[in-house]
Amino acid sequence: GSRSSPRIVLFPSAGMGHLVPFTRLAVALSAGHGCDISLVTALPTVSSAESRHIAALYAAFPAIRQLDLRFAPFDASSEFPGADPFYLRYEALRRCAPSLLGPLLAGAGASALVVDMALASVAIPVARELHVPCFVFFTASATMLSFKAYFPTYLDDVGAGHGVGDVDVPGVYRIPSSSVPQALHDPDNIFTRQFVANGRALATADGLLVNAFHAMEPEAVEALQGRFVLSVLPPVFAVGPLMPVNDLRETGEAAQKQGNYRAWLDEQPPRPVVYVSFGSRKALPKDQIKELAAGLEACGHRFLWVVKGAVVDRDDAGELSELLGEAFLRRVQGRGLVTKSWVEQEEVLRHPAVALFVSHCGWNSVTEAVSSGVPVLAWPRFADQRVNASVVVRCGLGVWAEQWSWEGEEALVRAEEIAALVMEAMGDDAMAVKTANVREAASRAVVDGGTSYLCLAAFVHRCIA
Ligand code: BUP
Repeated sequence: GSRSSPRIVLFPSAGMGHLVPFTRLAVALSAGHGCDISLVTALPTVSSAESRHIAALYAAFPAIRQLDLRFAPFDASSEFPGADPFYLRYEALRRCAPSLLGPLLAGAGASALVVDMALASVAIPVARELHVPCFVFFTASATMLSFKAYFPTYLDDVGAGHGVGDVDVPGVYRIPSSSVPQALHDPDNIFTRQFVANGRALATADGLLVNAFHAMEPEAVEALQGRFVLSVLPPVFAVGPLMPVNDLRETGEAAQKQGNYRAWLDEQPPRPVVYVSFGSRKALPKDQIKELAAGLEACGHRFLWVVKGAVVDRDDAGELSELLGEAFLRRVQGRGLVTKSWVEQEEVLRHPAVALFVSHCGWNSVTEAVSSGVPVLAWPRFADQRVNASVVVRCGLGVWAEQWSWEGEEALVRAEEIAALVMEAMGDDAMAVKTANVREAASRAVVDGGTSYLCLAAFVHRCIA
């Protein structure tokens, strides 16, 4: 490519939570900053949502090059019995990446590589050997990035064999032990091994991109950029919230299946709907699903609820009525729409009928709530979600019932509690004003001259230089 248009290879890892921000970054760099973008896809994808999303991306943005990586996924399931299929895919990619990345980068004539955080420690040395600058795109919050960058130092300081306590991230704030991702309490867990190896590697990257913006997480962004978290960190580009790509709607059969929620939303009077989703990665336990159903029924509001019955969508064949019971579905008919199909979440959140988002606080969901100005009732379930929930509360985006259990804790959250909190949040006008302020701050960050716009431009400049 010419000196003025860098060729950037983007390499996401598995799962919609990683792919979605990567495709947003691809579009921002390609359509917004005139970069020549290639997107690596490891095939077959773990979920069918991923393959549909990628097909829609290439149909809408033919300028983005398709770099398909067909490989026989390495099977680590015997080494990590019972591990999440997405983490197993990261592991497969991590083991194959060193041999696959070299030819791929050479073939693409890449001027820079941007890899997902799950691949950092394996990709950076390969890129270095080929003299291709390597950046890590962190698809979670800046607060979580600061935690990840600092965590290996924390472990070294407390010494082996000690449990993980509160983690006081320098320049940011104390992450209580209860908010540390569950897996990190076990040093042999597949997630922990990857997390620590990748955390150590961050200092060796040429730069870090994060889907966050200064005004929402000022402590973390400043502490990362000022190298208070770790003195050896490379430049940190806070480029969020990356904007949803409107024309990535699904077509064909999938769209027809989705059609019913669109029509249903359009029929609702303005702002009375609660949108409920716990993301693409985990299903709630069956008895918790029942309590949530009863809570939504009791709260008296209209609701749109995306229910997941299995970790991977391909395995989720059961009927809604099996999960929720025919009687419930009949009672809430008209007032509540429950679906097991994929919905275009950012479109749902921008719909004028939607007034509250009961969310697991996956970071993409949080950024989408920010850009559409919908208050969040946070119910984190696992991984980085409690840290994200604390960001939601600190920045004024929403509320968090901290006592509500997360995965691994036995206590059921009862229907009455859920109903009470939903009703309170729906009537909270002060919260709605604060949420609108966060949305305003986000739009200021991403327009020409805003903090996130300037960070993305600075990143592009680095790729040219
Ligand atoms: Br489910 C669902 N429609 O029906 P998160 C999800 N999404 O558009 P997660 C839909 O998938 P990780 C649906 O808008 C977001 O962009 C949603 O990412 C979209 O959570 C993405 O919110 C989900 O980060 O991933 O799936 O738990 O654990 O990686 O954060």
